[in-house]
Amino acid sequence: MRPTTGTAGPTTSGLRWKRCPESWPGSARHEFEQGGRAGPRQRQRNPHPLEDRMTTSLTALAEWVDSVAALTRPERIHWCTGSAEENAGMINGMLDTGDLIELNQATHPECYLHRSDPHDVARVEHLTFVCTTREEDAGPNNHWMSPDDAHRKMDALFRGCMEGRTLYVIPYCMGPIDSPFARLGVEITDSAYVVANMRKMTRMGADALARIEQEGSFVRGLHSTGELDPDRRFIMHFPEELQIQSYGSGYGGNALLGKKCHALRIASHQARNEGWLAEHMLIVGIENPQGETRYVAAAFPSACGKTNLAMLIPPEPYRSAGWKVHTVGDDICWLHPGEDGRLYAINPEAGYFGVAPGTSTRTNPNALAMLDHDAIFTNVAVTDTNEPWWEDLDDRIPALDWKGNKFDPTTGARAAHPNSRFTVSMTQCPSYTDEAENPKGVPIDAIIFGGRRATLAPLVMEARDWTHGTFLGAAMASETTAAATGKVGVVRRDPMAMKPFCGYNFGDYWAHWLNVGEKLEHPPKIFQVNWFRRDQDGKFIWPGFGENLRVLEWILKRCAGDAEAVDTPVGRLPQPDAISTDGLNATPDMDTLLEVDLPGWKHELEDVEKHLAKYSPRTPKALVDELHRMRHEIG
Ligand code: SAT
Ligand code: MN
Repeated sequence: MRPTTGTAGPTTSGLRWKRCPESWPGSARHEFEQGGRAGPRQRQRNPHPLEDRMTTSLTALAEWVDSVAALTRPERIHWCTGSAEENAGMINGMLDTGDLIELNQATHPECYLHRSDPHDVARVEHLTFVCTTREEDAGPNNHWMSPDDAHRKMDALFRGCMEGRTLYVIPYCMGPIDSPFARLGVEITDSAYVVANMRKMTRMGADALARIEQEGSFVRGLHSTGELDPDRRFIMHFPEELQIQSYGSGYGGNALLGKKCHALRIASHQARNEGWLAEHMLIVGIENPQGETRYVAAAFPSACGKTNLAMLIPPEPYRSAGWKVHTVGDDICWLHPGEDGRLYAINPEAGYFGVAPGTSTRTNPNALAMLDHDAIFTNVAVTDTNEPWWEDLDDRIPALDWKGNKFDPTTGARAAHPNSRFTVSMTQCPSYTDEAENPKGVPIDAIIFGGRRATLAPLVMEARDWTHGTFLGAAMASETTAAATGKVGVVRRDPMAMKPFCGYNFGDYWAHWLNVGEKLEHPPKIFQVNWFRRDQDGKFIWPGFGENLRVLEWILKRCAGDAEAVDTPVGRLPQPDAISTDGLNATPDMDTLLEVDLPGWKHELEDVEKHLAKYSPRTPKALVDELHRMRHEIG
């Protein structure tokens, strides 16, 4: 069953028009793109008197689209409205080209599979640049190129790259459409897959365009899949120009420019100038049996369980006691100081681009429940009944691997790519709360930093104050995952889980964190957690997933002033029996999970000192003082 376009013939409802400049060299011509699929069900040429209707009243936007079209020379231009009809047409078009493959429509209505180029399966940090006028403003945490050099390089790549292709203009809004904290962007892309994903991941189309026209300013993102040649692939950010340019990749964070490129790298730069924070954090509300909901924001590196934590289902006995979870966001969080001295969070995204492998009824039943309709899957395997499949989903043996080859279980190879993904609208999640549309955001009681550490980092500890919390965030370390190309399992410093995403010098970023904290009369408490501690046999000690609510309970009790903590030189820890283990099949080794290995920390602080020194002279003195204090207390 293919999606229906709603109307058989041409329609002007909800469609926008674009006049292609006469001066374009080559093949450009005036065209009306209805988004209908090619082939017998026709594509509408543009014979229409509305040809000269303006696509946008905003001259700056019209001129930018014209200049991009003059450079890239597309055959057609299509302004995305975000309508269901347009989406159906795009999906049909991709089914024709093979960009999408229909999954079993009986079990998974409106679900499609995209197989990316096998060399284009993750973010490419080594090809991602921040192009500020001064290199030190990008900082040692970023790859840097001068804006002039970067523009020269990108212009050469983009020249003529859309010949014979459609240029899509995607106006989008990051954040609730009526929120003063939302920010606007326009992505130009030649990828229909990007359009379909942006429609789920952002508020995209006519409403966003109306707000852009009203405000007059927007982030400009230009993307082309190019030839998918890893040697001709760059993701460039120009924070001073509010511009992004991405060439040569069609994958997630490299191509859906609203996500990491805009909502983190560019937004972090804007946030610094405007006095707020753009963070790599989930946002979740936890409702206790008394009916009080408190919101937490938590930063973990990519593929460390943010999505699972954001939608966790309370385990027994919590569920029957009346605990509930309300999901606001799973990846990105914009934090604004409110007039009442608290910190308020919005989720700038409208959907989830989650890691598929490992998602199961045990680890994340809410995610599974939202994935059986209206979802796009990228690089997963399929079963013989043409249903999506990935490792740990269940014990069926898939028929085809992520590349579309017959799957042979005897080789030991994985069937789904370890970074295979699902894209789905956030409203499909059973724990979705319409607080995600609250223009003011939700008040945050606790900020949590978490890494993937086999040793040292305890299950949970609390920072003594905002400065110490900023230190813990700045010192965060985690084992690398498949979300980025490169070696997996190597411990690296990943401050605030922002290593790949902070659009400016980490030294300035930490100073900005300290400034924001100073302005807050009622700052959230800051915590550090580690679900990934292993025993001598390499097994995880803590059961994780839904059981993490047990740790959140202690965190929330601390916020409410209802729990004790033990002060140590590195942070405040729960008393040994403060974290409930009632109802767990086996009692985990809480002593190890909550141990403070002082010699180990001494060693850790030596490494943190070197790490902070890398950002000198911009490292805030308060963080170095914090390190000295901890070292002194360890003795
Ligand atoms: O590739 S994305 O940046 O979109 C996802 C991730 O790595 O967190
Ligand atoms: Mn992420």
